[in-house]
Parts: sequence; C-alpha cells; structure tokens
Amino acid sequence: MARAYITTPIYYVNDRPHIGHAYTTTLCDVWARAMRACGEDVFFLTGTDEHGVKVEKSAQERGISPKELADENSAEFRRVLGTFGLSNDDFIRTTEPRHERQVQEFVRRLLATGAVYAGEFEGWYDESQEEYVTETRAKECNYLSPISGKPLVRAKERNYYFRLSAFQERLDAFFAANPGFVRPEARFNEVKGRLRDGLQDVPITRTNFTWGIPMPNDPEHVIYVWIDALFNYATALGLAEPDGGARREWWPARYHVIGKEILWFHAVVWPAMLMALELPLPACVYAHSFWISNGQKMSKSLGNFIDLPTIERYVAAYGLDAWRWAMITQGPLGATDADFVPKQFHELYTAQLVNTYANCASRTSAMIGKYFDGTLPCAPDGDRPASIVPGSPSWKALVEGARDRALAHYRAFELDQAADAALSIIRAVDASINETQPFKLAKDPTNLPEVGAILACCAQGVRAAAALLQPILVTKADEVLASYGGTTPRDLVRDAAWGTLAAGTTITKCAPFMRVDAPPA
Ligand code: ME8
Repeated sequence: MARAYITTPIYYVNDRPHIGHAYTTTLCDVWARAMRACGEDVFFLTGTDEHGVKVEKSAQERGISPKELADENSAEFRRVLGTFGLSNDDFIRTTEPRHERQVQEFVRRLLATGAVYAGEFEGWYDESQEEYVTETRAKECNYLSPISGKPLVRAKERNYYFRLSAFQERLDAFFAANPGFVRPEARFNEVKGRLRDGLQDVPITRTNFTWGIPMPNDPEHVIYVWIDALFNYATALGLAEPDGGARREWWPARYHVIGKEILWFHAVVWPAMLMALELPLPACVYAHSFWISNGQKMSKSLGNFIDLPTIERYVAAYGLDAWRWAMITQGPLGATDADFVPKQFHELYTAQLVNTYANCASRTSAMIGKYFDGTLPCAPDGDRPASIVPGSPSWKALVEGARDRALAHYRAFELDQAADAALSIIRAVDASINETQPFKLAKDPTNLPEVGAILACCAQGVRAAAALLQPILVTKADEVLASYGGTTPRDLVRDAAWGTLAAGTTITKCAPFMRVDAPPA
C-alpha cells in the first residue's frame, strides 16, 4: 500500500485558534480522507509550536509559566480539532520529550558535519517574525518588516549558525529538477527570485531567553524556535531515534501544507537542513494564501478575526459540513487571498448545498418513493445518454469521467476542483430531470418503464457524487449514501463507479441540507 504523509504547520500556542488554523488543517484533513479512501496508507500530522520568546512573554504577562501557557493553549487547539472532526493521526507538541531529544540529536549531527558552527553575526532583524532579513530585502522594504510593517532593528549576536549559504547551488539544481516542489507556481517564482539575492547563514540559537530546547553542546544557548519547529515533521516519525523511527516509512512528506507567510523557512531553510542531514526532501510545499475578513487583513488591532466563537456560530447555524464546504470551495488555495463575507457564505450554502446537492438528492429519492414505492425498478443503464441533448456522453462516461477528474484533483491537492467535479454530476442529474421531466411522464402509467430508467440513472449519479464528496461532507455525504443503497467501507474508486446500484435497491427519502434564514449575527 502506498504511504502518504501530510502535515500542517504546527501552530503557535501564544495565539487562539482562528479561521486560518482551521483552514489549513481542514485542507489537510480532506486530502487525508480522500487518499485513505483511494487505498493509501496516510499519516496526517498536526500539532503545536510551544517554544520561543513570544510564549515566554505571554506567559510572563499572565503570571504563569511558559509550560502552563503551552499546556492550556495546546489543549485548546486539540479541542478544536475534536469539534471539527479532523482525522489527524498524531498531534505533536514541541515540548514533548520525544521531540526535544530528537531535535538535540539532529543538531548534534549538523555540528558534527560542520553544517552548524559557532560565529558572530550582525544584520537586520524582524522582531515580529523573529527572523533576520537580508540587506537587499531590508532596503527594498524601507527597513520595515515585510509582514508586520514594524521597523527592522540592527542586531548583533554570537551564536550558532546553519551554513545555509553553502546550499545555494544544490537548492538551485533541486528547484530546477522539481518544478512542482513549491505550489502554487507564483509562490515558487517568489522563492526563486529571493534565492537569486544570495543566501546568508542563519543563526539557529538564541541567548536572550531560556524557553527553548538547549543547544546540546552549549546549554547557555537555546535552539531558535523556527529550527526547533521545522524538525517536528521529522521527529513525529521518530527519524532521529536510535532505531531510525517506527514511522520512518512515511518519510518524506507528500505535502507540507502551510500559509504563504512561512514559505521561506519551508522552501529554502528546511530543504537545506534536510540536505545537510542527508534525508530525502518532501515532494511538495503547498503555500496557500490568506483569508481576509470583509476586505481587510485580519488583525488583533482591528479585532476582525474570524475566531473560534464566530466559527462555532456558523457551525451551529449551518452544520460542520457547510463550514468545510466553504473552506474548501471558497478558501485561498491559490495565489490570491480569499475574503470571508457572511452574505457570500450564506448564498453559497443556499445555492450549492441546499438548492443543488440536497435538492437533487431529495427530489430523486422522492420520485422513486412516489412512483416505485422506494424501490429502484431497474438497474441504471450506463449506455443511456446522460441528457436528451444530442451528442452528450452516456451516463457511465459522464459519471466515471467526473469521478476520475475528482480523484485526480484530490490527489493533486486541487481540492476546490475536486469538489466541483463531484458537484458536476449533480448538475447533470438536475439538468437531465429538467429535460426529461419524469414527473410529467409519470402521469401516464404506460411511461413508467421510461420514468424508472431515467430515475435509476439519476440515483446512480447522486450516489456517485455523494461518494466523491465524502472527504469534504463528512456526515452529509453518508446521509445520502445511506438513502441510496447504503454506506460501505470507504473506497472512492468503487463507491463512485457506475453500476453499484442494482434493480430492487431501496432508496429512502433524504434531505441533507435545510434552508437557513440568514447568517449568524
Ligand atoms: O507560523 N488565512 O504558527 P501560526 C489562512 N508556528 N491561513 C492562515 C491565516 C489566514 N489569515 N493565518 C494563519 C506559525 N494561517 C509557526 C509555524 S511550522 C514548522 C511553524 C495558518 O500559529 C497558515 O497555515 O502563526 C499559517 O501558515 C499558519 O496558520 C501559521 O500559524
């Protein structure tokens, strides 16, 4: 069985969970569910990033220890995962002994090869991001943080450094040989552009605070939170354990899914570190864009975060699947930001989930109930034209074509397009019902065999679409499948194939999504 490893960023515990965290984790969840249902052995990792000066400061402000703060907020992130029904296989915390001892081991190995060395450095430091910025970039940005807009400061430190500059050529060659390494492509171009400015060695330790993993050879220094954090992807699999890790077979990741603001670390620093450790590189770093709120960047000062209580109000009003649907189909998967607008959420829900998916599943099952007592009168005929429009493909070709497109899109992390391919079957069923008008034909009993033949194909189409939507609509797809012949152990290829419904199958009435009056206040 093919193995597939997917990761989210590990989230900082000095923040509360919000739409951004929910979004990235939901993307990974949908991919993980889809790949499992395609027969792959998936390992889906998420977790919390718990060290660093920001956590130390927040804890001080609250008069508690950094560990207490980390315990509290990490538990909150986990609770959130529970409410979103996310299917992660592990949750790593950077304060766990398994992580700390392996980070020290990795750093020992880097010291031994000379990839990490002790040295002195002076440069432009972005305090809000806890990272140094090159001279060229600092100038370009008017000596203001490109992320927070706060002034960069001149900083000097004696530290341990990672010899990033030594990896320029290898990174160039690797990027040239792996055009899909960073996606979307526009983001890859940004990274390559920055790489041309040249690479500076990166300080990987700090001495101005203590809340971190001590440098193994020099405990006065703590390992910089970013280096500590990146290693989570490897420590969760146990790669630096003496036995090489019980989960090492999952390495390397198929997708490291992240937000665009942390791309440099993942696309440049992380691969160089893996090269230095002689570990295989991930297949793809997928950097999505940002959710913004009513046209504005979400920020604490504006107080416009789509925070957890807000998300919970949406989930209470529309259901979890509706929330997931909006994340997947409207989210910033590409290179542009996506605006969260309550009215749009509501209209999308009504148009796609109520009026399209639910209405089609409901009216098809209602007609089978009304004209055939809820029993499919004949097996769906795959050769039948999918619509009365001449030249349209047969039902089997239409459904299996959409299935194959959906599966290819899921695999390629084009999750919005996977959803659309699945919904295209529903749209075809609706169009066919509108054209053939079985409800009118049924008025003359001699037409019943024709009505049965139409509805059997429609039912098979609804079933296939619901099967393909299982990774996104984690409960509402099963509701439809249960009405249309029953649920099965997940197998997307088989469940969404033509011919799974036989004559005599019971079809019960279903109405998976109900109308909602207005978005929550
Ligand atoms: O950066 N829209 O953690 P973090 C979409 N600990 N996604 C968003 C978002 C938004 N407006 N805001 C945040 C860290 N995200 C580090 C990562 S990994 C080795 C260490 C998501 O808590 C997005 O995935 O700030 C982003 O990369 C992540 O949250 C940052 O979470």
